[in-house]
Amino acid sequence: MSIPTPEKGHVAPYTHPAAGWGALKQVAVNLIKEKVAGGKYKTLFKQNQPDGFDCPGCAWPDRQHASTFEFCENGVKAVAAEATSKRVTPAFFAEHTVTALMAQSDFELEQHGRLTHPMVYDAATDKYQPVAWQDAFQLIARHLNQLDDPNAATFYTSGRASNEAAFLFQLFVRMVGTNNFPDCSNMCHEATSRGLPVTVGVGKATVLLDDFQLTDAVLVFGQNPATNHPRMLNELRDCAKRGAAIVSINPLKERGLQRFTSPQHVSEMVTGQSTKIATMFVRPKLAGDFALIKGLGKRVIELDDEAIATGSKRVVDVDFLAEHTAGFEAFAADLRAESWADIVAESGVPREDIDALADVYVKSERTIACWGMGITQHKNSVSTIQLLSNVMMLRGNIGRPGAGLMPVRGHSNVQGDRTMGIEEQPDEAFLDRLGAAFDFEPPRAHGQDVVAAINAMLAGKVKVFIGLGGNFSIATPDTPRTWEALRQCDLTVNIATKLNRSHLVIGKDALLLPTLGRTEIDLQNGVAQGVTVEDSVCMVHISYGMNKPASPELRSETAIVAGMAAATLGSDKVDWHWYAQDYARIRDAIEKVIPGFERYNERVAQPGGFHLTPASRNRVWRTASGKAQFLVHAIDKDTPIQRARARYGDDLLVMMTTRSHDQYNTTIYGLDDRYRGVFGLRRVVFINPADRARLGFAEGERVDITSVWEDGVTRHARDFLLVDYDIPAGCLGAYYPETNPLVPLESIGDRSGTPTSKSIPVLLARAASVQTSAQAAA
Ligand SMILES: Nc1nc2c(c(=O)[nH]1)N[C@H]1C(S)=C(S)[C@@H](COP(=O)(O)OP(=O)(O)OC[C@H]3O[C@@H](n4cnc5c(=O)[nH]c(N)nc54)[C@H](O)[C@@H]3O)O[C@H]1N2
Ligand SMILES: Nc1nc2c(c(=O)[nH]1)N[C@H]1C(S)=C(S)[C@@H](COP(=O)(O)OP(=O)(O)OC[C@H]3O[C@@H](n4cnc5c(=O)[nH]c(N)nc54)[C@H](O)[C@@H]3O)O[C@H]1N2
Ligand SMILES: [Mo]
Repeated sequence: MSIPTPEKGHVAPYTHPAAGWGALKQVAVNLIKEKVAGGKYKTLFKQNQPDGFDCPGCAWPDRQHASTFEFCENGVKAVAAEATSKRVTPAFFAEHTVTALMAQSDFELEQHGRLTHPMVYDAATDKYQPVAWQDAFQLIARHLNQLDDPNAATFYTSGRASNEAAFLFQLFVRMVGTNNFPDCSNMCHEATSRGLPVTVGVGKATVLLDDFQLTDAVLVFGQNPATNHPRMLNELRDCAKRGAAIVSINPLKERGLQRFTSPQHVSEMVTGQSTKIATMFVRPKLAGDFALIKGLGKRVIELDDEAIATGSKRVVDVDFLAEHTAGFEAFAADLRAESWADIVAESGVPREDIDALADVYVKSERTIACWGMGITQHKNSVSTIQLLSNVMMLRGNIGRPGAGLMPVRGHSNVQGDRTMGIEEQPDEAFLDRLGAAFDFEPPRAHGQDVVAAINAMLAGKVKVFIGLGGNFSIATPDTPRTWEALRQCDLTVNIATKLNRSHLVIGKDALLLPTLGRTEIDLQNGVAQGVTVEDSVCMVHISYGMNKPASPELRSETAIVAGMAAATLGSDKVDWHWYAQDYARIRDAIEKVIPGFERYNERVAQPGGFHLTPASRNRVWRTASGKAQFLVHAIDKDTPIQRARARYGDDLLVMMTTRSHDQYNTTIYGLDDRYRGVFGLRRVVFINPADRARLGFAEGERVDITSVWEDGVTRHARDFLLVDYDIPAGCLGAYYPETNPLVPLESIGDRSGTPTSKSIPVLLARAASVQTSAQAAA
């Protein structure tokens, strides 16, 4: 299995501040590349405005009542990619077989433009052919209705679907009779969603953007905001200007956390000024955060014990602990007993750095902890996040102005989709209300997450795959096995805006259903519809598309869901089309089922929308004990990585898979990773130069990567360029999705099920292609 990439690039360090003119130039480059037509430029200025659309770029919140346009390179790329004037028409499909398209790179597939017609796969010609919408829906209905067991179908959601589409989708699926809802969250912030409810009761952020204006310290764990959440840098810039401490906890010193020139501030752009962002870089080895945070907690307890001994001001928040928490004594005792040697060895962070981090933390009256994929995609992620919330609780940093927890979500409505019930483990109360509102008995058995869905396909237990957006075939781990799984399906359906790999890795029957993007006008019955989304700080707001649809054939996601549901289930019980004709009706239904959405239509009509305030923000703890709960977790000393190291010694390296600057998940916009100094290349591996020399490789050599697992399966990713990089010893970095074949399906987070994409034990060898040519020469 190999996916080609056109690669003619070079590596050169990037020395400019993040954003600034470099980012502005990219705006022009992207608008030209996508041939965005003149009238559509103005769309860019309606991004995240009260009367505009929610940016499909990321889930970072908007400055409230934003009246000025917030410039963001990521947002521009996302909008330009949707507003492109290039089209993938029936004529395109008539010219290309699926096999021929498989030979194109993900970058090339993305470049073809927007899908225009519903298409059905014809095995005889190996081509997609146009199909009428109604016939497409009938094909889906036929497959679903002939299943012996509704659990033989699985329904994927990527995080761009609106609340309305997601709610209708989950209702359809539960009426079909299953809770099989694999979704992109399973690969993303699942550890947050599973971890936080146990400690603080809600798996969501406790802060609002305003809290950044009050905070004394922001701890940024495992995030690369310059690339993935550029608007976050504006917030960090203002914090830095006020003198708040900003600590980056990351194996890499990401450029955007070093210096930033704000495109919002003309004077900075003109004079070339930039702001220093991070006051400190703490650099754990991959997956070392758990031990690091344990060290931070231990140091806080040590300092508190000293304070007790000397009769000075306590370091922990005694009142908060007494009134709001349970389990503190056992937690503190465990920290006292933990060995510093283990903490330092397992975190990879020197003791002085842990003390310095603790110093920042205890001096800060109000601390915000942010985290991203560097924290969530490991085996121990749930424990790490629970521990982080516990260490924040030590100083009462939850439910207080300027302080709190901030998981930074990825997809622009990934959080809302969960709120709407895209959840394979729904709670009983939700199912009761859903059943009562729509007069049916929802399935109670828990369903499949992403990895379980792939395993079920491999076992022949799932025969129908329906994807509401996303790129399931390559966002997921263990690519060859996932492809085998999808190809065993009787039917695969993808609802999408643009062509991607998942439209080519298909079942015996396959449908490709083109949909409106969020930037496009969504007319139902002649009335423009708004859709609602929930951002990373739980603000719910409405979004209206502005652009003319890419093709008159496109249907909204909501309309497509209604079409599938009506064809499959009929419209006696639920009048699906009636809902899809006016989304306000769906919002009324949501209001009946989901707490917090009272007067939904009315409140979402307010500029800026409304806050779905999580109980934890008000210090109400929806946990088993009714208190904010401390937990005791030990440092795990028997992990697959440790076992692999025992076997291979220092030859074993641990690899993270991460995003380049020019990609949006599996969508490859371009081949540069500007801030990391990589241009025109994607098959690169960042390596510590000392490791490279020790392993006997020359700079710029090409290598094959093999991952180490305990199931006897050999997993390779071949032909990567070694790039010397400032990365901790023993660690490697490479891009996703090229490296997903290396992640075993079985390598998942404890209690989260998330593929461990940021800690893969691997070995390097000189590239087979190089060896063969060398051998041939010899
Ligand atoms: N332009 C753009 N924007 C995006 C996306 C995109 O692909 N492109 N994707 C969206 C999505 S869905 C998501 S989830 C977010 C992702 O946004 P991020 O959470 O920033 O995700 P990544 O780029 O995968 O990696 C984040 C960082 O984790 C660090 N890291 C890796 N391993 C570890 C570790 O063990 N410990 C610590 N402390 N750090 C570690 C890496 O060095 C990197 O800086 O962005 C969203 N926004
Ligand atoms: N190795 C490794 N694997 C990872 C990660 C990692 O860091 N490393 N990150 C994981 C994370 S955090 C995530 S979130 C997942 C992402 O997994 P997905 O969400 O499945 O992947 P995307 O690449 O975001 O999906 C892109 C496709 O969505 C479609 N699309 C875009 N906009 C719309 C829309 O408005 N509606 C519809 N219906 N379709 C649309 C387009 O066809 C586009 O090709 O990947 C995960 N996989
Ligand atoms: Mo994500």
